[in-house]
Amino acid sequence: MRFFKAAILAGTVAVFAATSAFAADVKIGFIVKQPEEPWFQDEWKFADVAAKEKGFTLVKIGAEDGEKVQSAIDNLGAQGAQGFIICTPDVKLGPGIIAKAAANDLKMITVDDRLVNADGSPIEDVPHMGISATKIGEAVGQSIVDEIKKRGWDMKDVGAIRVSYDQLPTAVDRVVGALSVLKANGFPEANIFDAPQAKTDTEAALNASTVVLNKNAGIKKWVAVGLNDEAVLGAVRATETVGIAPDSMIGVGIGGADSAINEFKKPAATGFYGTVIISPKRHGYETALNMYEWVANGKEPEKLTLTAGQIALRDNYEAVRKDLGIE
Ligand code: FCA
Repeated sequence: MRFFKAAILAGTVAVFAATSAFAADVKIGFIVKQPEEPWFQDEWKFADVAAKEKGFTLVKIGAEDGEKVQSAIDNLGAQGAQGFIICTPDVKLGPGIIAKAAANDLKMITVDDRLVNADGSPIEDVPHMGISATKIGEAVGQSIVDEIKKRGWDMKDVGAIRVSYDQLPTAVDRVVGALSVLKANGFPEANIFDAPQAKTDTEAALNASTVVLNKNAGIKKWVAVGLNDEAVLGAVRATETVGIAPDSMIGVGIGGADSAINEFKKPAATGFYGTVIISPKRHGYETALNMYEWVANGKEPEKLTLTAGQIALRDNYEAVRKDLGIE
């Protein structure tokens, strides 16, 4: 009799589970490496829009290291999620993340930072949405070159801070793209200085850039590139600390979220001259929607989508944001 009761109970649960899978029971995780960074908050914001529109549950998780990624995925599995989107804190975790997702029977899409194999090659069978890193870097470089010319600077008197984070392929592509345009326009290679940041945030970039500025105190005009707005803001803050005037610095970032906007909103211009605005709407809304379509309708996303960016300065960033639909 006891067995009979249990069987009925189990049967009820099974029927409930089968029907609810077709209804509003889709649960999707969105894991990001740096939840405090405005770019990732914007991605979450737009993913929420997709969740509301389609009626699924979005579980937002910050995971700053490998251990947190592992427990986040287990957690999603235990909660009965069907898939997740992830920007990993370390692309080398790739094979481990894939194994964890499989063990929890979760579908996975990567965003921003593409997972790599043990040999450093990109993992191509996990659907990924990233930015067109080289092209966007080139847009950074072009806007710096244009402004150097406009200010009438002689390139041999100018230093370039390369805020670098070389363990991340998209970061390398971005700065290499920017510096290639500088060099093609006659910027001397010897005037480019590497400032390796320990983490992809403003503080780490400030520390790395300060070292470069102190070592090259004879150079009074500077430009800076990096993987995102935070990196370039770090270089800008460093120039301020060592007493370089805002009009002797041209920093151009990548992102266009609050880190950049807050800088543009300051009453006087700083050395943060511009940013290439990329789209958290595409990276947040679209990836979440793609995952929903995959889970609910079996429609697999494209393996690789690379999104574009648009240069914006202090006086036109609002129009550019409007144009990109990310006000
Ligand atoms: C990387 C960077 C972020 C953002 C994103 C598109 O993850 O760390 O700041 O630029 O790519």
